[in-house]
Amino acid sequence: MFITPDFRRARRIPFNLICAVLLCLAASQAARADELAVWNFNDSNLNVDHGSGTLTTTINAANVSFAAGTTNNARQGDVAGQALSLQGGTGTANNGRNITINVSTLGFSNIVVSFATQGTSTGFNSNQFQYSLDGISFIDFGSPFVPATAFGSVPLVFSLAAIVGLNDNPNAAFRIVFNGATSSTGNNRIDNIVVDGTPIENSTIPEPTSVLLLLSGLGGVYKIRRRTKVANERAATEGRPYSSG
Ligand SMILES: [Ca+2]
Ligand SMILES: [Ca+2]
Repeated sequence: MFITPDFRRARRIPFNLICAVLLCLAASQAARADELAVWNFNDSNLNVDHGSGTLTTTINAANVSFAAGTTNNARQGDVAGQALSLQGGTGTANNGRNITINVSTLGFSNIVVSFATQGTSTGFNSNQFQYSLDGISFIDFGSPFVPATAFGSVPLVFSLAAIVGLNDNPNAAFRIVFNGATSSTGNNRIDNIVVDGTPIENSTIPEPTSVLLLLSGLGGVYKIRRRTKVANERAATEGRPYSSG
């Protein structure tokens, strides 16, 4: 009788357990799929807090700090914690400067960028949201926005579904250009920056249908192994050799 060691080990793993693990894996991936990148600033730095991406700023470092945040637009149970705080700077030198986030949208479409923001009366009161298809050239999206004086409970949402060039794009980038500050200490806070996307069909992220196909394939393998086991037992009973081939 010819049975490889790997085959014996495989037979000891209950089929139901394999199915359960695969379903849990698929469910967790589906839950993660929509948020490509989240910055909650609760650790008082510019590093991404969930997902993948980078955030950089041309604001003078002395005018970049962190102050009390909000749960407005918070994800995954994030607490309010800290928020990014940007000041006008000496001579309001930071007017015209920006924060830029680079997030690969490979495998995703219907890109949406959202965040909570507030500003003081002498802070940046004319801010332009932009997007980029190559990470180099940026294009205005919508009109300049004026931050409210408090975070409130409703985030600013920029739905970029119509910008098809942002879909499935490893060089996708987004920018907020700040203007209108009238004092050095006037400031804006930003919290819970989120880049969302919808998984593209046939992308590398498993879809429920592909998981079902995988499970049905495994079911076939299981049936073959069951038949082999029965044939082996019968062959042993009858005292003749049997190959699983
Ligand atoms: Ca926060
Ligand atoms: Ca961080």
